[in-house]
Amino acid sequence: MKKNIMNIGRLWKIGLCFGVTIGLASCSNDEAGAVEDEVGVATEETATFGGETGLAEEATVAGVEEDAFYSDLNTTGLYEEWDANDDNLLDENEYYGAFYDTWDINDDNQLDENEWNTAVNDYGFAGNDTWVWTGWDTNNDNLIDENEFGAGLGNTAMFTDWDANNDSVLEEREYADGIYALWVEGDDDGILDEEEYNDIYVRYYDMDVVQYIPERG
Ligand SMILES: [Ca+2]
Ligand SMILES: [Ca+2]
Ligand SMILES: [Ca+2]
Ligand SMILES: [Ca+2]
Repeated sequence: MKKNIMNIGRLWKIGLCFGVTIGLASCSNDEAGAVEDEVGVATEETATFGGETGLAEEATVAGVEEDAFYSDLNTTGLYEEWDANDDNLLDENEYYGAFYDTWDINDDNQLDENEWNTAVNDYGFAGNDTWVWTGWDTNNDNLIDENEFGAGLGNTAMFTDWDANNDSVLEEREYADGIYALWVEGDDDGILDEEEYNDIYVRYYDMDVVQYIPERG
């Protein structure tokens, strides 16, 4: 009689152990010959619940990303225009021309001080000692022509910095990523939201819209 009760007790316990969780230390310890079987078996180890550890809370900031800019720039066809020798790459001179063309917002082939100040600010060079108007306008005619611009840009390390794969030319993606990084640099909080992006994009790349009003005195 006693034996029967014991057996039932053991079965009962083993069943419970399997039912709760396999691998709990308390189950495997007292296997054989334990007399007092039903010591609180039913209540132990129920609270451990290895459920999901919360949700990933990401503060998603709405910023326009570099892929979008690359794609937008691509649709303008400007890169092909800048690529004077049609090898689908920008060498260093083509790069200077591209930059100059972009900053010459009113498209008169001259860079005046207003265009310069606007761009220096937009592209994150404000307060940078390398980007000083008088240092670039070397003949002091109060304009920066393309040669002066190329010379000035050549004194920076930008071309080599942008040339991510070090082949001494810029493919469109390298060029786009370089520009995008500067815009982010020039932005107040480093995130180009839709409005900021549109504003700067239209200023430099949308040729159908006359954005710039020269304020020559
Ligand atoms: Ca080229
Ligand atoms: Ca101009
Ligand atoms: Ca000049
Ligand atoms: Ca390259």
